Amino acid sequence: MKINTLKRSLAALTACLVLSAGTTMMPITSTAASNIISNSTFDSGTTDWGIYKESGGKATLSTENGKLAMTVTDLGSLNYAVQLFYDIVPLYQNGVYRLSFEISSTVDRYVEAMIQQNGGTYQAYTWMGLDISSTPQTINHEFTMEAETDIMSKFCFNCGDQGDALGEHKIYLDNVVLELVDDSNVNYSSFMPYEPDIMTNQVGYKPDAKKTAVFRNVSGETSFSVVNADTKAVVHTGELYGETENLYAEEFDWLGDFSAVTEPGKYYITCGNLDDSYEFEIAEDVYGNLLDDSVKMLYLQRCGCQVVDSDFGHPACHTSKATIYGTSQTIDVSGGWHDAGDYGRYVVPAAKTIADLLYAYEKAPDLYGDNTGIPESGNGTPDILDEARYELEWMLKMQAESGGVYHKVSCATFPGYIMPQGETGKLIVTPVSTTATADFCASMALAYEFYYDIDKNFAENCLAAAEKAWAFLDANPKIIFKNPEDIVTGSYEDTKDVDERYWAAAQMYRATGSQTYLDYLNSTSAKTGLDWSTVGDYGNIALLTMKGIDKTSKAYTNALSAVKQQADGFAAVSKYNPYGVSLNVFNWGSNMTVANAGIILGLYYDITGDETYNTAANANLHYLLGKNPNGVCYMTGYGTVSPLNPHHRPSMAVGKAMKGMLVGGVNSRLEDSAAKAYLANSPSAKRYVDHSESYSTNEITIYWNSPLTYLLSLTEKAGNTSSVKGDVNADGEFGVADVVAMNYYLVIREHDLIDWQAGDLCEDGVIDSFDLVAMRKLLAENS
Ligand code: 9MR
Ligand code: ZN
Repeated sequence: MKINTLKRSLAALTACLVLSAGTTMMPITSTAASNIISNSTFDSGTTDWGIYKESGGKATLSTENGKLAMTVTDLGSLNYAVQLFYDIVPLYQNGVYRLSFEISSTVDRYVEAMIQQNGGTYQAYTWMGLDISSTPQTINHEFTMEAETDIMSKFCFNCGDQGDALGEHKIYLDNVVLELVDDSNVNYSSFMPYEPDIMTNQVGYKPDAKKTAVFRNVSGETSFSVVNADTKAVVHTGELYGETENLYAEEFDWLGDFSAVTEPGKYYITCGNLDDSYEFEIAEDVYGNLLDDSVKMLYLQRCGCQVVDSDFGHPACHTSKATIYGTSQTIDVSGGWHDAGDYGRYVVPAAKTIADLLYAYEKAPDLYGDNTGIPESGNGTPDILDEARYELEWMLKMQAESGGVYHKVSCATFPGYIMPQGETGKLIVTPVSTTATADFCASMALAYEFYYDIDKNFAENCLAAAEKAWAFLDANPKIIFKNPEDIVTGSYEDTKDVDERYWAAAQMYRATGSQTYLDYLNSTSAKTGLDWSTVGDYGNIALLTMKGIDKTSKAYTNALSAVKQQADGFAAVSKYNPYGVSLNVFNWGSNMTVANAGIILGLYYDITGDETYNTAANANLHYLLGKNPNGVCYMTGYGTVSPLNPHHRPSMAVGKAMKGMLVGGVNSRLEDSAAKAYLANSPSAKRYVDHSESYSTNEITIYWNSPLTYLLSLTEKAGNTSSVKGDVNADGEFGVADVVAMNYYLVIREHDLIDWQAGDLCEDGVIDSFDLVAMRKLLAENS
């Protein structure tokens, strides 16, 4: 049988139905009489079939004589304690289906066959009770899908406990056919997400920002208009330009520049027969609330304390002592933030989050108020620092006596879709890793600097903990964490710790100025990465932003060239991508990678003052907030179309998306059932689905929010501004050293001005010889 052809055409149809622009309907008859089940005759093994086991159920799967054969050795204590399943069958509401299969068993027994919701309430869409025996019988069953369309329902057989004790036996299955025989009453448009024709940042733009929209499905249109949403007046018209075949999104894109529109207000864009864009705003403070919410989300992720919120408030959760894996020893590790859509707490991603928050604050302290509505609001410390401290206090509890740091704390498995206080299973602290220890060391050294003026005691505790961690690292070679077999929660497994050690050394050097760390840095190459698994760029940031660092040191120059190389790469990709995003490859958490690219670009703009990098940093921000092939603003609660069904347990339990969370975004690898069901035929740059089961595209995490916070700090306060005119080396005063630096910059064209804006004495946005002349004059006047 041409199984693969059938599968492909069905998948293609499904993908088109779900994802194509809402203009063309698929010919509905084309689904009829195609077998939805791919491996239906078991000529090629058990592919696509599996067994779910729980409550004591035991079984194995194989094939025998071209049939699927399940050997049941223990029925368990529930009817679904042994469940044979085929994941992902699309059922469309009002579709009429025919199901048939041949089934037998080596013992007489009862089984249930059904197609059900894969998650949620597990409601059965169709159900049959069957008495089976060693004589194969063919079951024919027709049904209408009454429930709402479910693209990823699950076909399964409950083969667990059914009242009688049965010895070991086998169940055979063959010739499984599921066909949509009548779709005349299916309203396909009801579940097709709309794809806009014109994409902009849906939140909006600052008045002086570069603003471009992407246009697709263009057929003959050559110009566009920007319309004031309130007055309906056309405020700007422009020409489409830059037609590009976008291979990653499988579309042709045009651009339209409307940077000329600077008047604050609400606007949308029209273009011939294309659908109007969504509305967006132009305002100086257009990202203010979003920035606050990006941090406020962390409060709502707090663990171990009561959280007050009208929707997501909950009593203290996960307060019991945790058992150290493999021992009977228990310790208190309460506190911190739930990592993501699950309730695990993991040191490695926590460290990334801390770094983003503290550097975000360092870059733009005036953006962060003391009134965002957290319990510490009004205490005189900016809320972002209070929030970060909540996590730091927890991290301190994760340090073992040895100085090493436990990798994580969680239950053994992920809980159901419940609020956090509902997860009451045993908490397990897993062993120390050097990745967690080095990340911890870096975070604590960083914290020391930020809390010194706020709470000296706390700051000194942080530094002492960092030093203890460093001593552990010094004494121990790499210790890599891997989930033990009985723990399935996030592993954050990383086989290399050199970048973590590099970051720790850089941060220790920045905090203490001690030669030991500089020697370490000078004796190694710069590392890169702002991910949970590669963190070298945090080391680079530490060095490049360190006051008074010797800029001729190998540590500094290595860090600078590592950042330059990445920034150049990101700027180039951004320039040639119609959406302006710096990625061509989209993996799990790609929105973090986009934000991270923006951070490197923003940082390098601060160092060089070269507008190219600032433009590219902003372009990545615009991508995240709506100017992307899916036309989705990936921050919940913002823009016109944002995720409504994030994979986030509190949101799923409450039935409403928590506001202010950045979802993972496009992941071309189809790493969950929903992604497989919805996206198999989508182009790589569009593989995102707003489905709560799509944890590989639509989950949220603390460390996907935090780089957005940092990126916003960088783009809001782009450029390194010193109040001292001419102070290009940003040492707080203007003098000969600044003139030398300026000379060096202009002659050798090396980007070496820390504060380029201070050097723009002619105030024309560029640094050139006129500024140097003005600087010399200023120096003469001063002396
Ligand atoms: O963000 C992580 C991603 O890079 C990995 O590919 C993925 C699979 O290992 O795990 C992601 O992290 C998840 C973590 O393991 C558990 N909490 C939710 C995280 C986000 O999906
Ligand atoms: Zn908790």
